[in-house]
Amino acid sequence: MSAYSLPDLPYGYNALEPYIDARTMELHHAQHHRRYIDQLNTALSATASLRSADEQSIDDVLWNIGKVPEESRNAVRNYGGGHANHSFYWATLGRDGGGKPSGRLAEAITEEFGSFTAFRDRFSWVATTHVGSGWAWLVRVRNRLVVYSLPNEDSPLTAQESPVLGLDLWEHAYYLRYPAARADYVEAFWNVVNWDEVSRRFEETTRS
Ligand code: MN3
Repeated sequence: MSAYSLPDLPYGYNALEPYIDARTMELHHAQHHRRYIDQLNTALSATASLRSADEQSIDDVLWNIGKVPEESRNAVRNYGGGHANHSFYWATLGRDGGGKPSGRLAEAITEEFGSFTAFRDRFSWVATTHVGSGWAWLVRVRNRLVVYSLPNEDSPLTAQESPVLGLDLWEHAYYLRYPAARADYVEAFWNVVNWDEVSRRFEETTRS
């Protein structure tokens, strides 16, 4: 049977320098993300009724988490969430990132938060003040944009909310370059956001 596998990064490990360093990217992708996938595959292979799940995208599995047998639901929530969240994160970062969104996403952000700067301050505040491991998210919920954080590897998808932008707040995402200084990492993050890809994902949620 097939299983989930580690997606290649769409850029080199050093592409986000100096904001996110190459060593952090390599450990984060090749070790942390890979471990989530290994644990997810182990959980799936141990559950006979989940064997067909490996033919679904992990996003679809999380969206329908209620259909996952109860004995495996926590493993799928944590490790499947880890796989989905990291896949999302890699894809929405990039070299030559930063700046601001344009088009419909820019309009929606201005409508919801008043301005891009107000949105950015809100997201940064949520990310910086989140206690412990987790993620900061911009999500689309019933035609509105909402910023919040979730603990551990919980995915907005399990609440049937569509991620538009996400930031990994686990120490492994930043401690080599920003030891115990999450606020500096959050500030640096804005220089590597790939707004074209974020906009594309926003447009996808608009259609669904
Ligand atoms: Mn991580």
